[in-house]
Amino acid sequence: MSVTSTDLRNVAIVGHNGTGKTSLMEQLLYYSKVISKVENLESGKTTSDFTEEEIKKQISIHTSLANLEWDKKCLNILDTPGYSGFIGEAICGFRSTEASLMVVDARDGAQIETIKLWRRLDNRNKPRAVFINKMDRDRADYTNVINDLREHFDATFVPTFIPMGEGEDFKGVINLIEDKAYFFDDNNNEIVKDIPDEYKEHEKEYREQLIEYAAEGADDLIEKYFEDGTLNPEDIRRGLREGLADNRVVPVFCGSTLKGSGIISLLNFVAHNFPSPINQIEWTVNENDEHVNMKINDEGYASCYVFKTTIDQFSGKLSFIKVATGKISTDIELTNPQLKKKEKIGKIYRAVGKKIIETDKLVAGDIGIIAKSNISSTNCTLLQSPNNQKFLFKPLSLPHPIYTLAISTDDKKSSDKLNESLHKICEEDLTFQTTFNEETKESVVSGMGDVHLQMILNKISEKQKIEIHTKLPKIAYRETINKKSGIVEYAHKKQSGGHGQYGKVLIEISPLERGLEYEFVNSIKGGSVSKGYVPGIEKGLHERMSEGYLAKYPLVDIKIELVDGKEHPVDSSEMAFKLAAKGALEAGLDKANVSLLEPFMNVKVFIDNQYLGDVLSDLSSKRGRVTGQKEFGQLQEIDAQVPQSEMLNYAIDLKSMTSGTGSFELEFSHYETLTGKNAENVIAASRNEN
Ligand SMILES: Nc1nc2c(ncn2[C@@H]2O[C@H](COP(=O)(O)OP(=O)(O)OP(=O)(O)O)[C@@H](O)[C@H]2O)c(=O)[nH]1
Ligand SMILES: [Mg+2]
Repeated sequence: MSVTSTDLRNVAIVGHNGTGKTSLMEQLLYYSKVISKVENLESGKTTSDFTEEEIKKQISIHTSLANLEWDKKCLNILDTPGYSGFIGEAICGFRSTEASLMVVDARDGAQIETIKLWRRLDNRNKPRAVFINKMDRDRADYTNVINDLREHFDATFVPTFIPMGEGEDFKGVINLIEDKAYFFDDNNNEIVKDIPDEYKEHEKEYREQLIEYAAEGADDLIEKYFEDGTLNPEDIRRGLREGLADNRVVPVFCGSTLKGSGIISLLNFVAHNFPSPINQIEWTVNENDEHVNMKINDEGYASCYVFKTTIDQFSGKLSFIKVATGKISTDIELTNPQLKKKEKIGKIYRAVGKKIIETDKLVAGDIGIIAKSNISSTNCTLLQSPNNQKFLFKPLSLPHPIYTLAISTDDKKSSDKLNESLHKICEEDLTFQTTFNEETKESVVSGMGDVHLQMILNKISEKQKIEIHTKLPKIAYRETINKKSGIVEYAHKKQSGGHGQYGKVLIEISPLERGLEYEFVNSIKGGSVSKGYVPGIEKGLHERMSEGYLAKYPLVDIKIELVDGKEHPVDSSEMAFKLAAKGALEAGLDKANVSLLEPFMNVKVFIDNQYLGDVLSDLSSKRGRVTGQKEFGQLQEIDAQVPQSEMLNYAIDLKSMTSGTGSFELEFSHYETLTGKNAENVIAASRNEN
C-alpha cells in the first residue's frame, strides 16, 4: 500500500496494568490479517510482549509498534505498558501519536494508572477514546464503568458501542452508529446481525444519546438534528470525528479481547474517525529557545524525531522515528543539528512487534524505524536541511527516578561488562540512570521502582554471567556552620634546620544562605601575604571543606574571609600556605557550631482513598511534612516534603501499604539541618566506617 499522510492513523493503546492492551493489539492484528492466530499472554507468543523479560513476567515492559492496514487506512498502533515503573515507555507512546485509546477493565473501572495517564493526556490536550474491555468477566458492569469514568474525569463520554449481556452472559456488542449487533463465536470471529428484540429498547435509549452528542460535534449537525430529529450514520461519524479531534468528546467502546469481540467496530471507528496526523501540532523550539507549534505537513524538507531506541540482538540499534514534515526516504541525508553530524539514511522499516519490514519511505505523520544510525538517540531531532530548518523538536518530559541502588561487582572484568551493559540500557530507557556519585563514592543506578531496577540488573547479570551486588545508597549528607567563628589563625611552621616551611593565615568564617555553597573574600590589605600564595590558601580551604568536620561530609554554605597572614622571605611556599589555611579553617570550625544537613525530597503520592490514613501516618513517621492534598474521585494526591534517607525504600513500603496500587513521584527539593538522635546516628555510622 502506498501510504499518504491523510490515510495514516497513529494510536497509542494506554491504560492501567493488566486491562488487556496487549491482548487488544493481538486482536487488531488478527482481524486485519497481519497475524493468522491470536496468541494469549500465557503462551508467551504475543506480538507485542516479545522480549525475554516480558515473556517471563507476562507483563508489558516496553512499548511495541505494529503497523496494519484496515479499509485502505494505514494504522500505526503502539501497545504501551501499564505498570507505573515503565511509565517512560507509555509517555513515548502517546507523545508520538495523535490519539490514545484508554483500555479500562469492565469490572474495575478507572484505576490509579488510568487516572494518572488521563491527567498526562490532559496536559497535552490529546484526543482519546475508551475501550471497556473484559465484558466477559464475572461482575463486568458497563453502566457502572461509564458512571465511574464520569465521576473521575471532566470529559464528555459518549457510549458508542454497548454490550449485549455482561459476564457469563456476554454475547457481543451493539455498534450504535451502524445500528448493528456483532456476535462473537468460538473461533474468534465476529458475526454481524440485526439487533435482537431483547436489546432494542436499551439500544434506542443509548442511540438517542449518541445522536445528541454527535449533533454537538458541528453547528450544521445541530441544525439538522433539530429539523429531522435524528442523524444518519455518516453524520454521527462526522460529529464524533470532529468532537474527538478537538478533544471535546470521548467515544466509549466495549468488548472482550479474550473473545475477540468489539474489534471490527473498533477498527472501523479508528480507521475512519480517529484524527490523521496531517495538520496536527508538534511542539518545537526555535533558535531563540521559544516554543513554536509546528503543523505536521507533507511539504518541504524532511524532519523527524526519535521517540524510542532499542538495541536489537540481530538488527543492532533501532531508532523509532515520527516524521513531522516532508518525507524520509533511503536516498536522503539527515543531520542531527545538536551533534552537527549528518549521515545517509540506510534502510527504513515498519514494524509488527519484533519483526521489522523494509519500506521505501515514510511520509509526514508516519512512524517507523531507521537502523544502525550513528547520529540518533532518543529525543534527538533529525533534519534534511538544517540551514533552512531552524528548530528542534521538544524532548519527552519524563518523570524523575524514584528508586536508587548502589551497585558493585567482584572484580574489574565484571565491572567493565556491567558498565558496558548499563550504557546500552540507558540508551534504550531514559527513565533509567546510572552515575558515579562523587560525594558518596558509590556507583548508583536509579529507576522508576524496585521492579524496574531489579529487572534490568537481573537481565544484565544473567546475560553477562556476572554477580551484581546491590544495597541502598548512602545519603549525600552535608555539613555547614551556624555562626560566625570570629577571627581565627593558624601558622604552619617547620623551621628546624635546612629549608624550612612557613605560612600564617588569619580567617573568619560565617554562614551563607542555603544553597550558595561557598564564597571566598580576600580582604588582605598592605601585602602581608603575597598574591602568589592566595591560590594555595584557597586550595587548602577547599580540601578541608571536602573532608567535613563531624562525619566526613563536605562542608557547604560557608563564607571565608582571608583577613590577614604572614610570610617568610625564604621558607614560605604555596604548600606551606595551603597547610596553614587548612589549620585555620579547622580552628574556625571549632568555633562555628557545625551541624549536619540532610537532603529533602518533594514527594507526590497517588493512592486510593481507603489508604489515606495509613499513608499519611507513615509519612509523618518518616519525618515528612504534608504540603498539599487533593482528591480526584477515589484517588488522593498527597504532596509532601520528606528526608531522602526515609524515602530510600518507599517504592517497596508504599506497595505493601496499598496492595501494589499506590505510586509516587520524587524529586530533590533542598537541604535542611539535621539534629538530635538522627544526627548522632549519622555521625556514629560515619565513625564506624573506619
Ligand atoms: N476475562 C478476560 N481476560 C482478559 C481479557 N483481555 C485480557 N485478559 C487477561 O488479562 C491479563 C492481562 O492481559 P494483557 O493483554 O497482558 O494486559 P495489558 O493491559 O497489556 O497488561 P500490561 O501491558 O502489563 O499493563 C491476561 O491474563 C489476559 O489473558 C478479556 O477480554 N477478558
Ligand atoms: Mg501489555
